[in-house]
Amino acid sequence: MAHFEDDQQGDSKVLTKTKTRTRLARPRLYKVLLHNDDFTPREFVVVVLQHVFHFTESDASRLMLYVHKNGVGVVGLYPFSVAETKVAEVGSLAQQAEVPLLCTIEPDTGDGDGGDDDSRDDDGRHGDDVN
Ligand code: TYC
Repeated sequence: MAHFEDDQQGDSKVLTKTKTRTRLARPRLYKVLLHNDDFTPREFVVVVLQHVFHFTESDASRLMLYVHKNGVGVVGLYPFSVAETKVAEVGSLAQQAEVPLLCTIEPDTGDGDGGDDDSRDDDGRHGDDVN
């Protein structure tokens, strides 16, 4: 915004300009993790992956087998509200089917290895975070 001022004699002008720059923070992303168990039928997991996460049948089968073998796997990366909704959908389908299928959320660290991140605080967030 421009602002003009006259000096005491009224013969010179000072222009001051204030610029406001708004930087949008990149939305924080959350990993949705699917956990293995010994009771949920494989076909049920495949159907859940297709319906809730929109995987094709072959990708869903591959992912189900990955989780079956490794114990846990990332099935999606979303903003918090979407991740939370997916977890609730899986929980609700599991409850209806009376299976213990577990789906959880964890903040994405961007390291891509799916492992534990030591730079995070105990609350699962980075120390310099403000939200
Ligand atoms: N381990 C289950 C079985 O052998 C299948 C399964 C896979 C369950 C992935 C959960 O997230 C899961 N029936």
